[in-house]
Amino acid sequence: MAGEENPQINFSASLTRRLEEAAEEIRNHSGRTRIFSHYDPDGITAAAIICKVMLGLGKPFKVTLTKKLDDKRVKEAGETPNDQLIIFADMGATRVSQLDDFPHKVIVVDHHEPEAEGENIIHVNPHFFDIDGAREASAASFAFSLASTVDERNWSLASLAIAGAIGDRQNLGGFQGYNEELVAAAAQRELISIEVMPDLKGHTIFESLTEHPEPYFVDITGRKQKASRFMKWLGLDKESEFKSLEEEQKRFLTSICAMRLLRQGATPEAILNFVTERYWLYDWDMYADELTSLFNACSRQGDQATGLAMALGDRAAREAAAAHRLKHQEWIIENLRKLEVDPPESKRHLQYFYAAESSYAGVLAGLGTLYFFDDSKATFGIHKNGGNLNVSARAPRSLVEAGVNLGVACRKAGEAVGGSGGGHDIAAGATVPSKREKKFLSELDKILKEQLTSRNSE
Ligand SMILES: [Mn+2]
Repeated sequence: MAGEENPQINFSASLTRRLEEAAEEIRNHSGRTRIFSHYDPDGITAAAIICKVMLGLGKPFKVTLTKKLDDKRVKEAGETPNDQLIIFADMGATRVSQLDDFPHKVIVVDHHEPEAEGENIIHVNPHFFDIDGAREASAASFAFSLASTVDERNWSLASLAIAGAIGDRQNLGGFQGYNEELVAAAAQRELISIEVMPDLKGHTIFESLTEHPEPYFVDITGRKQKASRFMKWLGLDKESEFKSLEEEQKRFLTSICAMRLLRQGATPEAILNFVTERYWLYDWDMYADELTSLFNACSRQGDQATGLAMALGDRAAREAAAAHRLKHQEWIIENLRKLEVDPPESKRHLQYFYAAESSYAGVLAGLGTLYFFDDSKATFGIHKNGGNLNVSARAPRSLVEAGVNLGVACRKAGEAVGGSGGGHDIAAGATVPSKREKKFLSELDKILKEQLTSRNSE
């Protein structure tokens, strides 16, 4: 009964055909393969999965990890010798008309909303198979299905697929649909184990309190003395691991931590997500979210090559990634601690703070919003970049439910001062001239007020 020993993900007939078509193309291709993928955790793991397929087949390839597939990149890709196969992962769906004109054989493995299916390319995208690409499948999880279609033995790559999907936050509130089937099958194959537990990262509980910014405990996170006092009070020591606690200790620790989050003003979503489904990866000897955080730190430090090398099994790269993560997380914790002492400036419907680095403004605004900022106001992280301000906006879910739409607010307020902005209701951004900062903030405050009152008067 091979079926029972080797559980599979259930595909529709049309998806099976598409995956077979792509797999055939890869198997039959005799020259070099050129791979382009996104530089974030989902893109890195998708690229690694495709590289592993090529390694398994003994075929030569070259990979480029890039921030986006803009006209310049499309042109560069087009200059690949015509006899090479080109594979785009985690990108390409919005460039189908251009890729369709390539003389090359082209495979696109993407989960973003596609502009078209294409006629000459093989486009593997959940969108065409009744699967939600935002929630149910990522580039890594779809690349994984292509890999296991090429060769059943590539099921060993399931860990990378899961880490990739977590990178795109598709696990929030629990995996769904296609991803859910993937983790269930991987668990049945004993590649991973699914555990419901607190989201405490790191080998020991002490490590999770001192080195990891999420979940963020006010007055404990990043403070070694306070963390060890807290551990002592709990009847635990520095070496204690969650895994090896007695059931009763586990329950006690979990409820104390949840109460602390509640008391410090964490949002309901942060408290709900504190106890979560986690995926232990036997081959990596860590939880999938920890693997994701290693890839994330590599791309945040601009060193996605190390992320890729680690995904392909390089031990030295794994250590380098751990060093990146430590540095990355220390920086975040240091800045959140500053915001504890020196909270964001407040206006009527918003609060704002200044971030020294642009790429961190959003991270700090997001974590602050979830864990300890005033949750009656939207938060704006501002980074001064020459004559411009790069602004990242975040709101707690309760405000979005009350009518706030940050994407709209950022666009309107941005345009009102000669800049631009946009994004989602819960997370958005804007770029505006520095000189107009005051006007931009008061414009935002006015728009947020309107959003809140128009909903209330409905
Ligand atoms: Mn992605």
